[in-house]
Amino acid sequence: KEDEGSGGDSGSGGSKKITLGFSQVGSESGWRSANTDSVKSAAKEAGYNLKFSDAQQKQENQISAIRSYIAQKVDVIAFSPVVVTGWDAILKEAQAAKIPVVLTDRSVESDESLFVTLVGSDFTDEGRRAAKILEKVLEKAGHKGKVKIAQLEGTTGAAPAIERAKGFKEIMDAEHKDDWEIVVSQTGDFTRAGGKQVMAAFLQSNPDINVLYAHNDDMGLGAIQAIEAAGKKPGKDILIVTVDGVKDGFIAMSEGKINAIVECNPLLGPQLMEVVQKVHDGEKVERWIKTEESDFMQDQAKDALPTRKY
Ligand code: GZL
Repeated sequence: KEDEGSGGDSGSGGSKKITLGFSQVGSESGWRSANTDSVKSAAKEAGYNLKFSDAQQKQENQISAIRSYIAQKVDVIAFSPVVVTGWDAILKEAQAAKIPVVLTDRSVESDESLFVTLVGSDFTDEGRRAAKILEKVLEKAGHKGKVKIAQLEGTTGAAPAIERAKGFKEIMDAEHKDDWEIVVSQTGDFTRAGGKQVMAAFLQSNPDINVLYAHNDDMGLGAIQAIEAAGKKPGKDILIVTVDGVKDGFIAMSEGKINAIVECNPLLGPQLMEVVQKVHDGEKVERWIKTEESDFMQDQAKDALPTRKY
């Protein structure tokens, strides 16, 4: 019999262990792996009973995982929604079952009453930061003439893809109307394979590309393989700005192949577990718990590498 924490012998360890149901997007990138590790280790540290599922980037798998958590009557449900739409029905089922839902990493376009909070980054700001650091990269490279940008977008319909494109374009429209142009833009689905394949096509159709803005390091790393295969120098012939800051991204930057990285912190586990406890205890939490993150130019890569935590 599970101790229902109904105030039995208080010496017997008090309340019931919290059970958290977590639906993860998949394992598409280094960022995602670091995020998964952070969630699992923080749940262990907190002494929670974690039920974890990997949706292989398919929304239907996330929906069925959440439905199974409802059936198992978990205490709290958390998930990183692969795309922003299509969640209202399942979130209403969780609400009907009186199970609170916490979003991690990515948000949804749903009725805000259907989830308690979002623990994650401001992707629109990451897009603005990418444009601002590209200005520094261009200056440092002594770039002259038109800036012809290829954009490798994240998963179509995902919050980071939508918002990183939006933030970047905001700065472009405000400050670089006449000298920057996004000449080609397509999703690489946040994967290395996707980045390599799409960049190879970009180089065929737009050989005059001189900047790559990739919505994550993994697509940037794939693109580097395509750029080298085309006989061009990544970080020189094509200046590269990416988002995330995973170890392989920093290594490429230290090798001069990526010019700047906008950090997106995947280590959300501890913040998530704190929120789960508060939600479980019926305490109020902020609607958006943002993560700390910074930006790195190429000349900072070597010094930063030993201290990188993911
Ligand atoms: C961002 C996260 C994105 C990463 C990618 O918070 O959702 O998904 O930038 C990952 O690397 O695939």
